[in-house]
Amino acid sequence: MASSSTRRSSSPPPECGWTCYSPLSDDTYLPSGGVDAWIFLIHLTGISSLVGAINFYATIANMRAPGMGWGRMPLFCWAILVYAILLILALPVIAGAVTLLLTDRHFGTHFYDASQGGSPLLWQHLFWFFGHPEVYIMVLPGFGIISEILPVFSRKPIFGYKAIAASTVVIAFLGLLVWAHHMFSTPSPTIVLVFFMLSSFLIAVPTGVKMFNWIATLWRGTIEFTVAMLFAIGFLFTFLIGGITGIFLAIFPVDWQLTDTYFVVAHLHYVLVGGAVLSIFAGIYYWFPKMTGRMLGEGLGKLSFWLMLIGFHVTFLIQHSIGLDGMPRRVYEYPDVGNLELYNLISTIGSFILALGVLVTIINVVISLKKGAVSGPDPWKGNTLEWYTTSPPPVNNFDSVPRIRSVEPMKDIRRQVLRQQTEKAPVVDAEAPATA
Ligand SMILES: [Cu+2]
Repeated sequence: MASSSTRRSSSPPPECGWTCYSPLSDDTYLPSGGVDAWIFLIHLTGISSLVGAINFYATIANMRAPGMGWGRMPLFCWAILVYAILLILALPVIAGAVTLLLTDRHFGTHFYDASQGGSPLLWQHLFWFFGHPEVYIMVLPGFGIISEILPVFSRKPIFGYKAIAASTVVIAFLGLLVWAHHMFSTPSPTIVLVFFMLSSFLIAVPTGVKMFNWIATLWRGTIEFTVAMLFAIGFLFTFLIGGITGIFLAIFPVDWQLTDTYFVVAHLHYVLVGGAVLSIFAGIYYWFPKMTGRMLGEGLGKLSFWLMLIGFHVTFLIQHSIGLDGMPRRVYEYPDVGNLELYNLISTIGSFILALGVLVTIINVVISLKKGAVSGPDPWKGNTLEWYTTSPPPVNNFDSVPRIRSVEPMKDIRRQVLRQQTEKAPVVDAEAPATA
């Protein structure tokens, strides 16, 4: 066993994939310190996320502006609130799971060791009880960003505020009940498979509620195609495809066929790039002026958006076909059968276009930080309170916090300013009748 002794001496990385399934992660297969370092890092990043989540939760629960009841909170804050609760519920489970792994590896326990009465499936259950909510932990903040951007650049109030806020909560709740759809190929009783198939289907309902409300927000709006809005619309389109392939994969006999193929890789990227990455880029273009006081160039931004959108779809759409042709995931070598080589070539070309698109935004940020147009406090005529303060905001955010009377406080403030101006107007007219 030359290879295992090399492993022992050179302390290689944790070669058990990102899921570290047992028995791949046990101390006889991987005795090196790599897995232990991985366990330590899971704890470290877990504590960091947990502390951050508690902070978000406490801030939202205790420090809202005067008059901002739950029903007047920005949808982005709703998303962050639910994201924080999900983290608080899911992180302790993965922390416990890796702690059991640590005691298995070093203190003689056998939680995951089948030969000693343990269960490798226990690891998978604990891992995915965290792992599936983690998808929503990544995507929900993106949903929140989109819910802020769409109404501003449609010049319409958000359609179905309550439905969008409620569906965020429902997605989180259902998201805690579907973890074993990642385990359809394990020897589980059929009734368990059916439960997790149906619960996974159910998530399509609140997600569909969101989709329809977002589209209804756009409907007959005065749409402004700013870069933030382009990324938001790109999100709607891309995430929709990811959601639909998710329904395919939730059907367990279909999953038996597709699991561990590139179809899953394609689905994951449509959900996470469509859901998280595109919405983060929308958020960067939307809030860059607020963060820096300068506009992020719209010209380069549009170039970046189109390169990213086209690059993304060229890379990942074809991966559905790669998967349907049977290519397994997690391999970089594959037999030259069928169209696999052509498909992989197309995918590789797409990835370079996608990377170029990201690079254009990085260059855009560097240029705009120095030379971008000065934005002023409210360049977009935003709806939410951050646009009330200067860009960038002072350390204390607000010298005086205005009282909140609706979901769109900035509209109220603008209306109030307009009313004050028109009330003054007759006085001005009376003083200068000749100019009238
Ligand atoms: Cu899942």
